[in-house]
Amino acid sequence: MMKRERLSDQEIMTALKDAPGWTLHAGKLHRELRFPSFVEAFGFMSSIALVAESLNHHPEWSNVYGKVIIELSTHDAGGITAMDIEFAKRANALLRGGPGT
Ligand code: H2B
Repeated sequence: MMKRERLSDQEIMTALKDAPGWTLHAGKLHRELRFPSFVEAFGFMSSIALVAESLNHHPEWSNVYGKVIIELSTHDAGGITAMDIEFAKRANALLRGGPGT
């Protein structure tokens, strides 16, 4: 099981170099995505939902038509942990070559 210990801001900034598109915003990892349609946005969310279940790590997110906003933190730890970094990288892997930007 991956560690759920809080990372320092410095550790987070270093880790985010391997997770392009994600920023540190108000104590959470943040990314906004645009898809050409609601169906494509929701398809991405469905794929990510399976990742969330397999990691037992769940995003805070919202969706309006083709826009998806994702915020990541580890509630049990009260901050950002390696689980959030892993989640961000998995989301990026799913987006690679797909319709979302
Ligand atoms: N997701 C997130 N983002 N943070 C958590 O601390 C967390 C979670 N904890 N998913 C898990 C579920 C925990 O509540 C259960 C009991 O394993």
